[in-house]
Amino acid sequence: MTSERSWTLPISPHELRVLVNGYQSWSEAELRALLDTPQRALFSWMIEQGQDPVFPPSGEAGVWRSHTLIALIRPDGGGWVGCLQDARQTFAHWEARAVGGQVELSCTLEGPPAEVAFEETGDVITTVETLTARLGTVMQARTPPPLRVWCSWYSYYRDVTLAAMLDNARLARELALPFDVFQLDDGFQADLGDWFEPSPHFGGHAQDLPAALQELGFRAGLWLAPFLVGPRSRLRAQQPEWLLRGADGEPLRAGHNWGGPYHVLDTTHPEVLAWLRDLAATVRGWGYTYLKLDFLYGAALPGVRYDPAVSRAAAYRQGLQALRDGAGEETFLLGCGAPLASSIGLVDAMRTGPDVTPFWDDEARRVLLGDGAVPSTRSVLHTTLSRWYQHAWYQPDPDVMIARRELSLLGEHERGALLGLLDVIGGLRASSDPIRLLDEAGRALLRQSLQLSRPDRPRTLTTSYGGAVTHFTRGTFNLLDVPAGGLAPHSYSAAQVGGLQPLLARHQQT
Ligand code: 9PG
Repeated sequence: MTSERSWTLPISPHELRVLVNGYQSWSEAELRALLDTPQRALFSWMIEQGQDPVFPPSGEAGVWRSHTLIALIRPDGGGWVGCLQDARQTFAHWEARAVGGQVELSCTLEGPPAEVAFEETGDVITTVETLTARLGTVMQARTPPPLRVWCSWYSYYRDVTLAAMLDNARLARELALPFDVFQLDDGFQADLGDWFEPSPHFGGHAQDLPAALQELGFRAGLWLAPFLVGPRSRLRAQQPEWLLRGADGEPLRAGHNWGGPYHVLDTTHPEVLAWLRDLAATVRGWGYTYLKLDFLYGAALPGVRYDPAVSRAAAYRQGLQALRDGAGEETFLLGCGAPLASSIGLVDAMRTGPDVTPFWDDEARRVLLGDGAVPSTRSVLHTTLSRWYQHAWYQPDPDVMIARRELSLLGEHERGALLGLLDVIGGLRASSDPIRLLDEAGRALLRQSLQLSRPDRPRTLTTSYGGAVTHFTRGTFNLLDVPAGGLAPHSYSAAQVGGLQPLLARHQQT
């Protein structure tokens, strides 16, 4: 079911900037000149994994697509803001198109009819905040206090072991590092879908970890990609009828990772929902009270479903609701790789950008292959800063700080930019640094990154150093590769009386 509304804005496209929001956690959000050209990824797996295949970036100059909300900004800071007001069953696809001397704007709803707000305003920043907060209220957003999380992924990747988890947790306790949660990431399981069988290299079973972590004073966290199914998994062999299918009747390929393509569950199937409830309840029973639910976009891919009357947004939400029901109200759920607005009210926190990397940019994949959702520190800053308003939907998770100097190509300014990001976005704090690698300066920087803060607001959307929201009331980011406004490339400077102050000055002296 789709319906469309459109507007013609009598303003020259030359004067306008556009604030767009990508579909899921990893899709880019940007603040760009309307006449710029959006990136469009070259390979279909990049679009499946990083975008909505039904409504990916246009790749055309002057044609900007956005999910849930859009803002057009005049040079005076006023402009137009549109925002879906209920994303439980419906996706909203916004498109702004420069046509001659004016702008054509459309909003297409995929799913049952839902309220859409559209306003002309003298203050775009405030109107974006008001309309997105209203969406959060309608969907009964959960915003529990943010947590400080150590996560295994960004150092150990799939080679994580039970011993490495315990070693880091013990050291964190000895050094009194202020973490709330120790979270085991991808690598402990035999296969996607076979969550209860350990991988041969893990050196134990995930169910053995929570008691040891609790003894050290930490909550236990676990990563799951609950909607994914490995092509060689036991689940795939036992329940072939549970998979989402393409028009050809074959199980859909839902992306390319773990050395090949993978499949997804059809969350309109009642047996799948029961299995998801049981999965979440089982790991909760092992003692995990924090779950990172990853690759969630899979349940919302276009495909042939058991119940064809259910919209993609509603199918996704049924799957997520089953996980919430199984995990219980008290379990902290972090969404990742997830359709953003459709998750409001069911998750406690949400990854609001792609993965951080121990280097600034992956220019080859980003520019040559057109993949704006590519993991990099640059992409994380770009996207998460341009979604500053999402603290009204859940606790934002900007991903980990990288405080270590070892095994990292990030420079001092780049570490400062990550620290600045955490400060202005608020939300979760996380680290993946092997604690043994950190020297005294590294530990001091880690402690600083774990200090919780309240979300900041942009001070303008009419100026930007790098295609994203960069000017906040607490400080300014320069995401460009050249100096701008007195700021070094790839840096953040906190606003101080009488000027801007590098946030890392204290550490540079130590
Ligand atoms: C575990 C990781 C970590 C990480 C998540 C997610 O497009 N891709 O191929 C792609 C692969 C991995 C990925 C994101 C995208 O990372 O964000 O924190 O949990 O999975 O596999």
